[in-house]
Amino acid sequence: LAEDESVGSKLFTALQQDVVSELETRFAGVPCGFTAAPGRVNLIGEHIDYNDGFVLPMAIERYVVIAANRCEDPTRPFARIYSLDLDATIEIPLNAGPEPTLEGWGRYIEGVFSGFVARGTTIPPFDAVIGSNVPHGGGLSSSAALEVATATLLAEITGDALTKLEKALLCQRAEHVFAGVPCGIMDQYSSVFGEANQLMLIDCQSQDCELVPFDSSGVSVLITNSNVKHELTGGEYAERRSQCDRALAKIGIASWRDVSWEDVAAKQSELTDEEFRRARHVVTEIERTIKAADGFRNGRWEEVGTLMNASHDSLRDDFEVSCRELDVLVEIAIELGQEHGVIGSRMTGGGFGGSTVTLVEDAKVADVIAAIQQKYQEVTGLKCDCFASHPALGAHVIQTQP
Ligand code: GAF
Repeated sequence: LAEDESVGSKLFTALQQDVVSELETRFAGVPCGFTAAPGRVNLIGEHIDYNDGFVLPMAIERYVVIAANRCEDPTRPFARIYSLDLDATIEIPLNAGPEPTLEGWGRYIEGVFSGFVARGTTIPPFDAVIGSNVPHGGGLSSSAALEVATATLLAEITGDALTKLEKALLCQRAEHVFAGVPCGIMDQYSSVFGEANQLMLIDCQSQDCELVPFDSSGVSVLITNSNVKHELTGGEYAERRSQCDRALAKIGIASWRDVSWEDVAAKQSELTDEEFRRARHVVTEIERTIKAADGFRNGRWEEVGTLMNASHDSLRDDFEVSCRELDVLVEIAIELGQEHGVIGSRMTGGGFGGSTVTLVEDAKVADVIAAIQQKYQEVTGLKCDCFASHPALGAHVIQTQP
């Protein structure tokens, strides 16, 4: 794990250098604003952030970085932003309105601009370069990281002192309105509030967060990107949300937080089979997450592993957001088992592709990675990417040398 820590920080340093040197050559400037925001991995508590539940994510050592300099012409009505990864430039109107006018990745940025405009903040013209090492489409919140890095930059160059929670909510709104994904708060919240060596137990009802220390425990968080992204994601996500809403309305209780398993069972005959299984996932996942947070706090690894495995089963069978490749990855990890240092494994994030998260004893990480990669390729014909990450620092301004 110590080795991987240096991998994460070396990658971060290299990314910062690439972005700053591109800013110098492309826009002839030294940064007047320089910010970073991380992706996230969720340990447990899936698809319950929009159901008033608890989630247990951590920010990861993979970041979106933006460096900006002010443009010479103060009357220019747009910001010009170059993406290192895509080798493409976009122009974002400084007075971005409530509806998207751009396509693709520009929408996330335009959505954040629009949020600042709605707060009455004046955005000055600037040029910027963006780089990222959050795997795109890996279910590790690369879009939330882009939104939060942009919001952190705008706060820095405009002096808008919005709170961390306001920033997370502004970015969530950008995702809803500009990207068309009715997401919960987990991804943007994790990217804003992440702390080194801490998991975040987020209460998505009160939007408070309790930090759960996760450091020097002898256990590593291994992230495995299946490298598949099934196209269904957008529509299926919204459909799960409305199925949960319909089930809750039939159960007749205002919030999922107050729904017990008995309440669900009592209404089973009024729920469709799908609604019943979605409800069972929500109620049992909230309970698993609370128990798992306590297990992490107290190093009860066997219990944490059992809860993670059960979470995956529930997401696969009751919530139906897994896919064959994710199931294969989880089965390989669970089959390796305790003998090979695997504590537990599950899909993470929205699903239908993306990544799994596996807890592994530190000393066994390299062997587990080798075994997973080999077996995954044998079974699916695909390559997966694995890396371990410590819980990382959330969005921040990067200090440049004077
Ligand atoms: C996606 C969403 F953006 C999150 O809000 C969350 O619902 C997650 O899927 C599933 O837990 O990442």
